[in-house]
Amino acid sequence: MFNTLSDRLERSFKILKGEGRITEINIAETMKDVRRALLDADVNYKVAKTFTDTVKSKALGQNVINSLKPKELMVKIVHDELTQLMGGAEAPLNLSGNPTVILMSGLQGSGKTTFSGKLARRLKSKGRRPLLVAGDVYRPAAIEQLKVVGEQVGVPVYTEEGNRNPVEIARNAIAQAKGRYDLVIVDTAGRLAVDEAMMDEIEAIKNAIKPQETLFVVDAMTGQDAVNTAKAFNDRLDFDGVVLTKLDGDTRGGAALSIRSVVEKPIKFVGTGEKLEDIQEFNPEGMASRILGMGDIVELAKRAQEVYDQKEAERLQEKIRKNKFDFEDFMHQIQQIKKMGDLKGLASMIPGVGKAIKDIDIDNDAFKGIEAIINSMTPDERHNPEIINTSRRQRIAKGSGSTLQDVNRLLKQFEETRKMMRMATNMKNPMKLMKQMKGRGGMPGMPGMKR
Ligand SMILES: Nc1nc2c(ncn2[C@@H]2O[C@H](COP(=O)(O)OP(=O)(O)OP(=O)(O)O)[C@@H](O)[C@H]2O)c(=O)[nH]1
Ligand SMILES: [Mg+2]
Repeated sequence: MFNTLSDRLERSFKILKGEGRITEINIAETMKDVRRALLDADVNYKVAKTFTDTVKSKALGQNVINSLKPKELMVKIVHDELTQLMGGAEAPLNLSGNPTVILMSGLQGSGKTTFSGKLARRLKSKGRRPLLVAGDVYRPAAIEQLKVVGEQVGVPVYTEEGNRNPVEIARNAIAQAKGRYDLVIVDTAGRLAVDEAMMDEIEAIKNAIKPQETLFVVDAMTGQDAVNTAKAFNDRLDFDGVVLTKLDGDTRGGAALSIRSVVEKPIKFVGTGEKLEDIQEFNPEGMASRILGMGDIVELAKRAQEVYDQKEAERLQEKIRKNKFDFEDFMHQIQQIKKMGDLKGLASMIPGVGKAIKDIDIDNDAFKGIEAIINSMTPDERHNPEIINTSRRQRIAKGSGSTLQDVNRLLKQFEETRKMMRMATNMKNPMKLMKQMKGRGGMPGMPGMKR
């Protein structure tokens, strides 16, 4: 995400390396570079100018009172200003109303239908009962597409065969939803470009159903065009928030950085892939961190929390403590990590890692070899890795299409991991660790000694 911009900014900051303090001269030079980097990322020129002017005056202002080195100070100020530029804080959806009604708008191919599915899936997992509404009545394929999406996420789709009036359909769907569904997501038709008929239609739907949220969906790859389209839609619809899709591609960043200050509406979500789980709440601070190659720990923690299960974690800890952590658990952990999203994306959220692995191919098949080996074990072997002797190893290698070395390596790593985990767990319980080190006894009757 925004790799070129990240590199360019980093290079701009290098101007300040070795400088004792920020001066009118070195800051002017740095800002010239930053501005060019922003313009090359397709940021609106007015936005870029205001941005660098602000950063410059803040840098000169904070120079004297700050103990940071010029380069560090610059990174900090740019980080804060990028965060502000993208809206400062997260802008959550307004989920009031029963049912809550969310209306999608946007040009053809921007990702409305896909995002409708993503949002339905996301909110369903948070306990909502969504209904998807096929308001794109012009192409039979469009209704079909929404049905497929609905099926994939396990959410019903409201359609009216033969009715070509999306206003009526949306109204009927909401009436039907009352009492049965608490969230109605209305997908609509897009056009190739902004045209009056489309604007009239979406405006009519909005007026008729009075949604809690009207979202404008836009393809981030289209850069400044995205900003212009957003403006046109906002002038007519006064929408509530923006959804930036296709942020997974080699988007330069212009749309993400300019849209907020041009239309004065927050970006609420981003789409980061074609799959229905590729959705993130937009977090300005996290995005600023990522642009500056600082990772995004907040998003990483959020993802972990989504798949994290307290009970399961406790069960695992107990197993680790008793040295019973086995290949079943190991496999389960791998599945959990896979649920968090694509590996490269995850890794890039770790501070410092994004830049390091930028050109390295990490695909989600990384676990494939390991999974194959574990799948070739018998349940007994998975539970008691100790019994896996040489002939069993040979059989497993054959069964999984890997070599004996692969199997040996995995078993060795597994054993080491198990040891480390046990040490880490017992570290929290120093008494137990002592007991373990002494090999026996310890001090009976002390807390933490119970088994
Ligand atoms: N890479 C990537 N592709 C996406 C994303 N969101 C949508 N797409 C793809 O973009 C294409 C268009 O998406 P749709 O959801 O059909 O777009 P739409 O706005 O409903 O289009 P119309 O119904 O024709 O107006 C599809 O091929 C999607 O798979 C995303 O976040 N990343
Ligand atoms: Mg569509």
